Amino acid sequence: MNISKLEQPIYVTRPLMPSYDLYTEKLKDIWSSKWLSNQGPQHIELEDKLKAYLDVDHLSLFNNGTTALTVAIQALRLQGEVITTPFSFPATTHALTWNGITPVFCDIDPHTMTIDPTKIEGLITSKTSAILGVHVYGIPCHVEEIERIADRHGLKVIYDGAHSFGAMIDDKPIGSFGDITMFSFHPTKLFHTSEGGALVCADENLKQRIDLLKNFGIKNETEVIMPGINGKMNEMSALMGLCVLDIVDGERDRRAQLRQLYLEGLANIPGVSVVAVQDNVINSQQYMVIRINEDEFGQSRDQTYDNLKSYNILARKYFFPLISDYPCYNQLPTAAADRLENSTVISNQVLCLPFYGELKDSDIEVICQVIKSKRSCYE
Ligand code: T4K
Repeated sequence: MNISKLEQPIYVTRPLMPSYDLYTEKLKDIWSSKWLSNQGPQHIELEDKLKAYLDVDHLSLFNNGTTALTVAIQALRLQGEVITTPFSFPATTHALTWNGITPVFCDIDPHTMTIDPTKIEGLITSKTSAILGVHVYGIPCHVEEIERIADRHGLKVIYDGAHSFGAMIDDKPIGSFGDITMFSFHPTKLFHTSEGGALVCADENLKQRIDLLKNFGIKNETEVIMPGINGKMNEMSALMGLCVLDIVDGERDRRAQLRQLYLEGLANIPGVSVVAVQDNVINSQQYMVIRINEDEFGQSRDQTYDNLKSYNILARKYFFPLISDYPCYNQLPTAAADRLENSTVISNQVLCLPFYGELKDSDIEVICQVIKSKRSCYE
């Protein structure tokens, strides 16, 4: 193999940037209006356009996905215990903790890597108020089974859909499942607003409560009717969102091509599998994830990660370690590794490879070659 260390790093992702000229041209409106936040015109336009794009009944913009999730939990008045997955970004569980709720970790399905519905009921107690699933990498949770369980036990359902912008299950928008779904619009996400997020729901009263909670609980100039927080998106972020929304479909198409190149480049390597969404799902194209089975491949995920890094190819181990292994959670009874067998195995196998539209076809070729070679740049 004749590849030397790359001069510039290849990151796991890069944000989709709209034309600078377009953004700055539109920025003039914000400048002259002197209206920078608090439900300004860009905010209103983006909320309307995203509601249509995501095909949902109600949508509320936020300053980031974590605040949005924290507010979703408040909005549904959850308390006690919530059953969730340890295979996610810290924000998922932290949002529960910031609401004074005890997270109850449930193992994941070994194929979809989402919360395993067959293990949820065994974790329900008189204190359980909800199920918080994560559509991890945009792979949808087992939404029907989860709905059945929630209905049987009178539980609410929240989905952390941080990775699932634009995903569909059987032609139904991903945001139409559960009581509330959260989306993240961080720069690392397919669609972004530089920082931002959203909550979507079908219940109009819930939308009103969410909007009050994200604006300090302010009803009008003289009435504050609940203990809200500041979760508002500013006008510059909303404008970024409007510009990115116009080009996001092209980015998704390019990523679909890159995925195909990865599939070809990594085909027939024993022990290396490319993670796929279910057949009835439209892929959000958020991440390009592989699993490395050390016994079959003859090399661990960590070694492969280090090899890529030696070439300046910066893959990421999303999500290792498990949230249940963090010092703030590892004392919980449900955090014990022997109760989370699939999560533990998978967290040691997954690797997110560079995946964003600007990558060249030849970049994918290099990445696949480095993986196949099982060698570092220095060998
Ligand atoms: N739930 C789930 C399941 C999530 O994955 C996340 C966030 C949340 C909830 C919370 O949503 P937010 O509150 O963030 O809206 C990144 C992101 O910061 C985080 O949003 C994301 N998940 C997580 C999976 O990835 P880091 O710490 O790995 O990011 P960082 O700074 O190492 O960035 C990764 C790479 O992206 C960089 O190496 C280069 C590139 N990058 C990053 C930024 C910020 C850029 O090119 N430009 C940029 O501006 O967490």
